[in-house]
Amino acid sequence: MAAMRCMLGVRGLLQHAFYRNSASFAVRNVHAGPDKTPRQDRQMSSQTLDLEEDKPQFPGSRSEFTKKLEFITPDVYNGIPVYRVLDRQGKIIEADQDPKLSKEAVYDMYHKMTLLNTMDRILYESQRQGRISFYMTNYGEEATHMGSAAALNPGDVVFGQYREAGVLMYRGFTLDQFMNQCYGNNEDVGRGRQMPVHYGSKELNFVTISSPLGTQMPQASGAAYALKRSGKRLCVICYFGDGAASEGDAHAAFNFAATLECPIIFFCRNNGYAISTPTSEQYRGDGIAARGPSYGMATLRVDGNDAFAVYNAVKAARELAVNENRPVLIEAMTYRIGHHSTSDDSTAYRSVDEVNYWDKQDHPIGRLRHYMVSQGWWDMEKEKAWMKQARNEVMQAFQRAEKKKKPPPSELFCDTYKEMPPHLQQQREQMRKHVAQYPDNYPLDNFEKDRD
Ligand SMILES: Cc1ncc(C[n+]2csc(CCOP(=O)(O)OP(=O)(O)O)c2C)c(N)n1
Repeated sequence: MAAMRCMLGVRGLLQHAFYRNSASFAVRNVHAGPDKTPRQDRQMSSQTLDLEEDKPQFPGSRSEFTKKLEFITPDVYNGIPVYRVLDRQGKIIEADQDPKLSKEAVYDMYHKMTLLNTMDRILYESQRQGRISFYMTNYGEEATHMGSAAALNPGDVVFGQYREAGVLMYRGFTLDQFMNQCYGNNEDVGRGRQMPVHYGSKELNFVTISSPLGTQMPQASGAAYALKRSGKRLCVICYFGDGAASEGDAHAAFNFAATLECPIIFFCRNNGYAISTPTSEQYRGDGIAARGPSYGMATLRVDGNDAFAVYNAVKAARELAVNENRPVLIEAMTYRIGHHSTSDDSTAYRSVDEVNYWDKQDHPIGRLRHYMVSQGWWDMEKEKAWMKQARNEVMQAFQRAEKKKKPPPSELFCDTYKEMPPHLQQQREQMRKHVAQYPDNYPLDNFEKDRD
């Protein structure tokens, strides 16, 4: 029976090939002219058959035949260019690319970029002192956050990796909310269950961050598909690093988004490193941008230290995504100035000079400040006053968060499922009894009391 099915299968294939050949023969006959016999035609056509006229019929690609055996090598073209609006001195390079943002809008961006930087410094130090368990700074990537967030609609849904705190800040996540999460205190909406910097906000359409790299990417494609079906004219933006782009999930996300025509912006922060792995060990192609066209995605590479270029890029990408239901890939070139996290010492794998270059000569905050000064909107006095105010605001939120108690320990068992199943209720009771029996062995004063 199996052999029979197999033979039928082969016969079907042969028949298919025959019909396709006779169809293309008929097409060639037209070129051969009406006064020839079919036999002559066949001979003629095999003699004069021109590859240029013979179009491939394969369903899997759109291309021409070629007579040359030529491999496509990655160096056939120069790298995809980096789109820029501001030069390093904060001057607009081409007037027609100026996004012409109002003074208030630019101030808002600058205000939040510097506030994020101040918060990073204080929380980094607080981790060094053991006051919080972990932290990740955003140094050098502030323009990728604020430039992109400013170009979105507040209803657009954000999926992040873990180094996009600025997007949340731009949307209105308060310093208290950042601190509450890092301290895992009773006012953390995540109930202290995740490591610091794993923020999330339903109100601000920012999906809660999780540690496993790349998992947010296919989820983001799915959310974009749902948004398309809802007809809301909103899109998803999905942030990820150059390292995360090597995960299998990145492939799934790109391909689903392209084939299912999802309104999504894939925003890669290419900061040169994935912990200690430099990009030269991460990939050998032309960065992440070069992968976009191969998935059928509109793609742009942008200077991630240029807030205006990032803003323009995301604004245009959003229009494509929402108006045409297309995924768009943006690769923002930047540099991770800080250590990967508080568990990392990056001097073990890169030079201090390299870091200093980006910190001192090509910093996104410095570039936007130059622009504001050149417009007469900013000066040293304003800078000093604002830095003092920013520091005070952060320190006050920090002190408030530190004083708050942690959630009741029994909450550990909640939300594993929507309803708590009997076996978890039993475990919770066991824990309560155990803690009641050995109260001196646990830091109970730091926790709220059980509610029930
Ligand atoms: C699936 C998975 N593998 C490995 C890790 C460990 N890990 C955490 S961050 C990181 C590097 C990611 O680098 P990149 O995506 O470039 O982002 P960046 O930290 O530079 O912002 C790795 C390997 C992880 N969290 N999840």
